[in-house]
Amino acid sequence: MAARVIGKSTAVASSSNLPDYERGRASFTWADARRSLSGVNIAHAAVDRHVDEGRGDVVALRFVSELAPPRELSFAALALESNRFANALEGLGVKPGDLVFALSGRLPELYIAMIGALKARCVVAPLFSAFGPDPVRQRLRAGNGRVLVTTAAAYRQKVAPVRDDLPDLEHVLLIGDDASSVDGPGVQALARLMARASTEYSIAPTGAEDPAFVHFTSGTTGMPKGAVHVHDAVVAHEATGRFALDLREGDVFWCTADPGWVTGTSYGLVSPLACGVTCIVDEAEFDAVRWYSILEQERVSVWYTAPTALRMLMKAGAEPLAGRELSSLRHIASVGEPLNPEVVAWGEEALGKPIHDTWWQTETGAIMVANYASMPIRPGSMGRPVPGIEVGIVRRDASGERVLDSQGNPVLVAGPGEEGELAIRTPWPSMMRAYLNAPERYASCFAGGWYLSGDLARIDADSYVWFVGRGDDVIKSAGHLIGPFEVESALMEHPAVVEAAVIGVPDPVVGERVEAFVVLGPGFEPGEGLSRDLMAFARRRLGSAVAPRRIACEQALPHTQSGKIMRRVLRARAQGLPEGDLSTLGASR
Ligand code: 6R9
Repeated sequence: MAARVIGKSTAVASSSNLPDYERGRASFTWADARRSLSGVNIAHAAVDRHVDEGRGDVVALRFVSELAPPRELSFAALALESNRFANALEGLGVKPGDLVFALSGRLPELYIAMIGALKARCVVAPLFSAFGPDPVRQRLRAGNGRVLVTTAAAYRQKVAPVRDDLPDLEHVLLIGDDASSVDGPGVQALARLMARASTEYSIAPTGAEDPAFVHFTSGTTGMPKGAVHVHDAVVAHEATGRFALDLREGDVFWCTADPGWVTGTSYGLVSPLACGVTCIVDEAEFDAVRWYSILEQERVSVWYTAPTALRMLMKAGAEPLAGRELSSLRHIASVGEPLNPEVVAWGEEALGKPIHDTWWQTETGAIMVANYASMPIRPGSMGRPVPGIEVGIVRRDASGERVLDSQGNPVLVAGPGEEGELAIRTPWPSMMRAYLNAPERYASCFAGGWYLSGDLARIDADSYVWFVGRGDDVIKSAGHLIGPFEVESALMEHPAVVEAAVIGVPDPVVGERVEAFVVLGPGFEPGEGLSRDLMAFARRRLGSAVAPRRIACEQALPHTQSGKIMRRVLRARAQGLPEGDLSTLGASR
């Protein structure tokens, strides 16, 4: 496949952590990477290790917000505060292996709690703060959550309405000085608990295979799945931070993802801290002017963001960028959705740097494929596999089913350029080790020593991987993975709705927009009033991140002979394509 060269994007960094890709790959082993990390507990590798090695004064986390002055935590301060949280958990009788859920904005206490919970060998389960009560309840129930760290406002809006449905939830620890405004079983102020807890804590021996995180993610069918990750994952976070994000001592790193999603914990916390760099955390939401001023004023050197955000910056035009001094910016990378070549070129023109796409999933735990600083970017490609990772493309037959041989092993495509399902040779340190309470679903992701990603891709003769589409009905909107079934289930709870189908409709900025089609029950007439009511109902239940942007009433929905809704037909209709010819839909199997 010939490289499509736009602007200067073949330019490469003059020095980088992976100066010679082939040699770096050939000499890399996970065992060596593991040895250099001395100690397997993620909190130790990411925080306390730096204090032990004399880097305690380096700023670990720097929180910037719209209203308040920046707040900083050095590695030493983060070590002490997270000790306090670990002690507080133990004081509550919380045990290793218990799930500690987190539902809050990007506040210092959230990050302290995540590190502290890892020290106590609890399992951290982050939730996105823009979820409504339904997704929150689903996930807390699925994980039998005993502990929840949240804020008074989030508790009131998202947890209190479903609290009766959460019998396992014993402790609710509220961040903020308005904690006393909330009453409920087991609810208490985090600050009071922390004030009483000691800053001395010694991490008990932690097994490499002990669970550390549960990240909830969505599939085509069923409710969200909890992907379980273990402490050993930090080996991959550190290595990929170095190779794919080019992190080095002295860097100021900004990952714009929220820790409610896997990117925001793996690369907004664990990876950069394991690499010993300073992380910027923006407590506020996207705003083009503010984002540019963060890049400039915080002297960000490595920036990890998402195509939707980059497209929003492109849309904001040149004005907010005028006169900015962004010379500190050395490396820009992107993840989460297809990065269009136009955005790569815009990066070169507007920011003076190309955008390096990376690919991975909640299930892979860490970056698997990347464009590296030392290498020409092929705009439109996701890059090449990281050292330690082997990727392959599995054949799909005409009906979209993966092709397996008589022993059940996947059959790889014959050669470069052929499309199929992107697969990764097992194992690697950050590979998910289970889906919570769903062993069959977990097993179905693997065959013959390969993890099957569900994404469709091709690999060119130089081992660059090109995204083709998703192999399922899952929606990627603004970089967030949304399961149609979860949205359909919420809509079905509305008294007027007897059937619902939810799809992603291509959108020039957010990639895909969530849209719903519903069939009304007898006695209900479509109309503006009902549409408004349905939209408000969905937003209240699901939250702004997940709720559909449009709900259309239909007489009937298209079904297969076995009665399953054919979302791909609805997708074709929404795009004005002939329903019979779905070949142009890419991701619509
Ligand atoms: C990290 C994260 C995973 C899905 C993945 C794919 C899509 C991620 C991409 C990309 C095109 C890229 N995806 N990176 N698509 N180009 N560079 O996003 O995890 O939320 O689990 O989503 O996102 O479809 O399968 P997750």
